[in-house]
Amino acid sequence: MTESDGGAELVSLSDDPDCRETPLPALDSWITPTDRFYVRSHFPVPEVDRSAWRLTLEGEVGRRMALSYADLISRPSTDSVVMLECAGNSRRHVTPPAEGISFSHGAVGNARWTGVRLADLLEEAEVRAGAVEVLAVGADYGEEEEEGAALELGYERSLPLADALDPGVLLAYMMNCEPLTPAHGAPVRLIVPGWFGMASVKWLERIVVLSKPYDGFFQDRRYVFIPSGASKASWESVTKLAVKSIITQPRHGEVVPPGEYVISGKAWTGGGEVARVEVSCDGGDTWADAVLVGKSTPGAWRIWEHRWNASVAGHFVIKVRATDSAGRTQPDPVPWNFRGYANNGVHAVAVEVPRRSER
Ligand SMILES: Nc1nc2c(c(=O)[nH]1)N[C@H]1C(S)=C(S)[C@@H](COP(=O)(O)O)O[C@H]1N2
Ligand SMILES: [Mo]
Repeated sequence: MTESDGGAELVSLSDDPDCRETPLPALDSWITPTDRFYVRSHFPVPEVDRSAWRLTLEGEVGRRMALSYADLISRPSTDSVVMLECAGNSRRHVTPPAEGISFSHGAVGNARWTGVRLADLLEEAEVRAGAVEVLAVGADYGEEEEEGAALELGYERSLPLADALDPGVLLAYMMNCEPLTPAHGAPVRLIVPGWFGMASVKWLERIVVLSKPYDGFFQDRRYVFIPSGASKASWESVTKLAVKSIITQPRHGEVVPPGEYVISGKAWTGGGEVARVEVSCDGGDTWADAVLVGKSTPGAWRIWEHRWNASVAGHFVIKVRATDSAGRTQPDPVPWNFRGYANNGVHAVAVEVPRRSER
């Protein structure tokens, strides 16, 4: 069984395209192992032969480039821990219901990526004055529906030039110290820290520097916020991650042993760093500060913990909310949009604490 078939720990939401998420209790480590890392693809996995693969850099550049895999991996590499969250994560919990793959909270993960800085390649290619965006084109393609008609298209998205030049943006060829797997974009994908997952184009084949803003299906028809009744002119793009937190322990419905119990989870933001995580064990009436574990790593998620003295038997709702250094806090309730993107509503789990048994 190859990884792209496998990941016994993942829950499948769709076979074609391949969409799988991680059950929250399996997100128990800082680094998410590759076989537990969610998958979100729009089309079948393209067959890319690594030895024949070329990455072209074209458009508004002084030097057009075509790199082989060997060329790419012979360049200076960078290694960083970056989380990805699908913009459709937590869509299942949007009310009223939203359109799209019904992810619960597990379309998120944190991995170590090794690759070459996009900024370095753009510098070598001599980006011309007047360039405004950088388009990343994947090798995958297939059908999508628009206003009832079928469209044949590939997966491609652009970044504003300034974001493409961010030193954190990688052309990654390794995930968790192993070559990328087919499901995660082999042989080479983009990793864009701080943005929702759709920006991290898999199966990368072409980079095109543009003198005009790009418009395309996955840029202005998908991954846009559409409030009820909004006209197309007012749709806004989904870009950077929202501030968000999840409880990975206990799971919803767990019977928690009486006594001291460590509640824990992850928190992240696309705006600065996680500044504060608060936990409520009484359904939101009172809140206490959780402990942020380890150091803050830009682009990665942060583990948080809270010691709860579960001394009273009963049924309890545990909630978590994060605040970032930009002063943003998770909204409650969350504003609705048609495709349920970027749902960062407060995560809650209900647990039962039984009476202490006689020894
Ligand atoms: N070429 C290509 N890149 C893609 C996609 C895709 O369908 N095709 N899906 C995007 C979306 S929506 C997300 S959330 C991430 C998921 O990355 P993963 O499958 O490695 O978790 O890849 C992004 N890159
Ligand atoms: Mo996504």
